[in-house]
Amino acid sequence: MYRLYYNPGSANLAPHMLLKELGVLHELVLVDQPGGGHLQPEYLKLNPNGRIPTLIDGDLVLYETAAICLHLVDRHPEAGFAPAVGTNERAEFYKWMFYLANTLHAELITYFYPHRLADDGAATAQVKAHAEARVGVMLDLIEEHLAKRVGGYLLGERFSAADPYLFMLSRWTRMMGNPARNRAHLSRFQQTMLARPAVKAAFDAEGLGEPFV
Ligand SMILES: N[C@@H](CCC(=O)N[C@@H](CS)C(=O)NCC(=O)O)C(=O)O
Repeated sequence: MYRLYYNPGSANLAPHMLLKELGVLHELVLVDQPGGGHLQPEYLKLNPNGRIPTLIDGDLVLYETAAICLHLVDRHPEAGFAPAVGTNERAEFYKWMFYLANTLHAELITYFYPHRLADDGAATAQVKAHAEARVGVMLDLIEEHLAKRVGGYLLGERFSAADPYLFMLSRWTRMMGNPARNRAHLSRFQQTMLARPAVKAAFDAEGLGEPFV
C-alpha cells in the first residue's frame, strides 16, 4: 500500500491522479502546509526539503513529483503509462516529464513564492509578473504542440504519466491574467482530463471544488 503526503491541490495532485488511474491501494496523509506542517521535524525526516509531496512505498521514501510519477510508471508497467524503453516515443515522454518538472513547474514555484527571490514589495511584484509572463510563453509552446498532435494528450492519442503532471500545472494558472484555459487546445486537454473518473476521484479525495481549471 502506498502512502502519499499531500496538501489539497499541491504538487501531490499529479502522483495522486496517477495512483487513482492505476487503481492501486493508497492512503493519503494530510500535511498542513498553510500551518507549516511541511516544516515540522517529523515531515522533514521524510523530505528534508520541506516540500510536498512525498511517497512511501514500503521501505522507499521518495520525494520530487516527477520522480514519484516515474516510479509509479515503472512499478506498474502493465498500465502502459509510458511508451516502451528505448523508443522515440519514450524519449518524447522523458522530454515532457523533464520540461514540466524543471521548466514549467520551476517557473510556477517562482510565481507562487516570489518573495524568496526579492527583498521588497516592488521587487517581489516584479519577480511575480516576470514569472507569470514566462509561464505564458511556456503555455503557448505547449498549446502549439497540442495543436499539431491528433488525440489531445501530450503524446497524442496515448495517455501517459506526463498528462496528469501537465494538468496539475495548468490548473495552477487559473488565477493568472491569461490562464491555460484561454488556449483552445489546452482547454480541451483540461476538459478531457476532468472527464477521466480517476481525476474526479482524486479531486474528490483532496476536497477540490470549482473552479477546477
Ligand atoms: N521540486 C518539488 C517541488 C514541490 C513543491 O514545491 N511543492 C510545494 C507545494 S505545491 C511546497 O511544498 N511548498 C512549500 C514550500 O516551498 O515551503 C517537487 O517536484 O516535488
